[in-house]
Amino acid sequence: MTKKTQVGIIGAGPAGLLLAHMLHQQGIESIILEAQTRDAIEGTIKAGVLEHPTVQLLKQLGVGERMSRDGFEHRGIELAFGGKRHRIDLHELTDGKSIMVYPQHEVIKDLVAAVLANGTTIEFGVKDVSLHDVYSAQPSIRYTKDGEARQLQCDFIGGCDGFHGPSRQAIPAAIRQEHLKTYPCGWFGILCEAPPSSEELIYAQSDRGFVLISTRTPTVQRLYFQCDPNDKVENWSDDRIWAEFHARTEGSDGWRVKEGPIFQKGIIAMRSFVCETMQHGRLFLAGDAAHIVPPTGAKGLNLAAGDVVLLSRAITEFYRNNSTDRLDSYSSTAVKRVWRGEHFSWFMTTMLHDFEGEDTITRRFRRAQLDYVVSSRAAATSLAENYVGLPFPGLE
Ligand code: RFL
Ligand code: PHB
Repeated sequence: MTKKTQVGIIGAGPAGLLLAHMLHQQGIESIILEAQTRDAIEGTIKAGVLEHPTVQLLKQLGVGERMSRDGFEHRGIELAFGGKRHRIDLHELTDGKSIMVYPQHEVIKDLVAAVLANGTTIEFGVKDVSLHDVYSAQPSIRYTKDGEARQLQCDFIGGCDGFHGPSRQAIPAAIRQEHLKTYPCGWFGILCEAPPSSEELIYAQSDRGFVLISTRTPTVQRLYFQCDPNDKVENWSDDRIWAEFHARTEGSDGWRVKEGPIFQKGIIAMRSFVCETMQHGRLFLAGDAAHIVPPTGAKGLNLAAGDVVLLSRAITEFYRNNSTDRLDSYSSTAVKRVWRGEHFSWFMTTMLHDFEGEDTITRRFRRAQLDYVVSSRAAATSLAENYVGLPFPGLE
């Protein structure tokens, strides 16, 4: 079976769904191909922090209603080190901006509902996706669904299939400009039923390693601690996990992480990765398909949103004015914002994590940087403006 559409989108993550939604609002038709089921994508626990431009975008697109109602605006974060907590007043330092704690899978639910309501097809559970003729005016995507071979012909392909998807691999390795850094640590993440330990997120540095105290709702908390990336979830009983959180976070002020039943555990890898070649012919990569950040800066989903803003505008301009100017400059424009987010994520990661085998001078540099960030308004402002998110390119 062969279908036709204007834009064939691979992946129904934040990037693919946002792209389909934004294109539809400009009268451009797309079809999304997604490997997983709707239940699976709507249930996978990932990001928690939406930066200011992403929140504005979701509201402007008419998909911010539940987020505005059920999400939690945070106007500051805390950095904890040396037994003390220090507040970074995001709101005051950025002329009134803030971040929103609203889980990625809830964003996905809102976008899936909006995309389906506007008549866009999402084919869930597709297999064997491959890209063809991306360097021609009529690229196509082949895949199987329920055992049947299918083909989608389109004018453009949106490669929004995450880090492990096939889109990036469709760009010949010889012309792909890629950069990768793997960190010698991972994050052990838990979800637990407990009241919030803190009103704001706490990024804590300690000699035993990093801890992040985040939240989801007044009764569900999201906490992480730095771990060996090759460690196994089975090695960590609930008691051992709580002991580690306490050992890494307790200082002189009597503050303590609040415990509760743990109902989800997982280990995630920490990487910085950029494929600077975000376009190849009629194939355009967006989101994790093109770049990955360590989660310390809370940037991944937000960078994906920035890519899609540019890409949807470039495709719209093509259909409206028959101009390829924005399509031609997509890669070079998008990658600038990506590098900013990549650098910030690396900066937060190296400032807050201790790595085994480090020399003592690196540890002292880290402490000097932390002391500077919490004592200099200029340094705190720089952290704050990156954390709440720099404007989407071209939308300043
Ligand atoms: P996704 O979300 O990976 O979606 C890709 C989609 O493509 C599908 N797919 C395929 N479909 C068809 N055929 C194939 N062969 C396919 N291969 C893959 C997948 O099933 C999937 O549905 O990429 P996208 O859209 O680019 O979105 C990126 C974000 O998901 C990611 O950057 C964030 O989750 C990163 N992240 C955070 N970002 C933030 O902005 N703020 C945060 O607070 C934040 N916290 C986090 C995070 C990521 C985390 N993990 C789990 C890595 C916290 C964590 C723990
Ligand atoms: C989360 O709540 O999952 C979260 C928050 C902040 C981060 C990363 C993840 O930097």
